[in-house]
Parts: sequence; C-alpha cells; structure tokens
Amino acid sequence: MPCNPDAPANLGLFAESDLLQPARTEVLGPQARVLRGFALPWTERLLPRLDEVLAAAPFRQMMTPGGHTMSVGLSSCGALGWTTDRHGYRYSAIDPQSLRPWPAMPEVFRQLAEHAAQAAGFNDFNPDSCLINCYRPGAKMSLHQDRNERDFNAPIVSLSLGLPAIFLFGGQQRSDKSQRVPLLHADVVVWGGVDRLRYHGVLPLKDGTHPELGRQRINLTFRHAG
Ligand SMILES: O=C(O)CCC(=O)C(=O)O
Repeated sequence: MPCNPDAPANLGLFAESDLLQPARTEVLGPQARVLRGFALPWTERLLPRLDEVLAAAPFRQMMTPGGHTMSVGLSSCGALGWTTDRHGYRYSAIDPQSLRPWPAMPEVFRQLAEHAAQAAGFNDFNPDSCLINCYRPGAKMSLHQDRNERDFNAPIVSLSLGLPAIFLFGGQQRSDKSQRVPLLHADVVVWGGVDRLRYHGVLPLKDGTHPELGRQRINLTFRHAG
C-alpha cells in the first residue's frame, strides 16, 4: 500500500480480541452513531480497491491556509476531492498533484457508505467524495467542523481501518466538551441531521502495528459535497 506500513509484527497495546469485536451500534448523539465492526465483512473487497486508488492518487501532505503542513497524509476518490493550500479549503474535481481527475470511487466504497448511512437512519445517501486520511504514529486531526460541502443535508460516513485511534466528538461550538470515542479497525461513524455540524477530530495516533495494515490508520470519509 502506498502509505507504506512496516511489516505487521505485533499488536502493540491492543489485543487480538479488540480487532474481532462483535457488530453493535453505539449512540453518540440524536443522529450520530458508531457502527462497531460494520465494515468487517467488506474489507476483503475494499482493501484491494483502496490500493488501486492510492496507486493513482498517492498520499501527500497538504498545507493549511495558515501555512501549517498537515500531519495526516491525504488523498481522495470520487467526483470531488477535498483539498487545502494557502488559498483555502475546498473541493476540486482535479487532483492538484496529478492535474487529472481524482480516481473514480470504487463501487464497493459507495455501497459500504450507503449501507452504513442506512444502518444509522439516513436513507438515500449518495456520496460524491471520499477523502482518504493516512495517520502514521503521532499524526492527528484538530477539532473542526465539516463546512465545505454545498449543503449539510447529507450525513458524513467515516470508516476506520488499521490502528486504533481516539476520535473526539464535540458539540456545535469548538469550546464544547468532546466525547472520546476509541475507534478500531472496521468501525464506522455516521453523523448527520442535528449532529451534522458537530466539531470532531482525532488525537495523536499511538504507535503499534495492525496485522493487516501495519503501522498506520487509514480513514475513509464519505460526503455528498457537490
Ligand atoms: O480520521 C477520522 O476519523 C476523522 C477524519 C475527519 O475528521 C475528516 O476527514 O474531516
């Protein structure tokens, strides 16, 4: 995989049983859910497609408008990809690195996102953008709201793969207290409706080695952006 993990060796702080959790749903808010282990039946079909997308649009470090290089490696697939540079945050149909359209969203990605949205109570989710975040140990994502989409009617569907992370799920104001939600391989978080604009982020990734993905966490975030 282009965000190359080291060879899987041990599970670090996490026992194998953590990776084989039974599917269940947790409530984060009125219209926000964690679907534990939801993607386990999908990963065998999904990971080879992810490799293909990343071969066409490799991870890269992008710069924020404030001039900071993000610690997370970014790529995208689908009609629109989220980008950031000195000029701002936006969606673009063109990969600014290759100057070509982003790779198409694999059908299995779209189906997983649609099924997860439905399981969380959102019918007819039709994502046109999949942002792919690569966290190596130490990488993090600061608290933010997702506001670059054209409208906020569609939910956000966020799939975790690889190493565990602590997801912060806050309120409508940056200063609101955040819930700390451990996310494991194949967990999916869905939030929309009254929860659509809640602040969220990810604490610095702890080191470890995941048996399938190695020394990294990959997050796929599906949105309807255009
Ligand atoms: O990595 C995650 O779980 C969250 C990613 C995220 O917040 C985003 O892409 O906006």
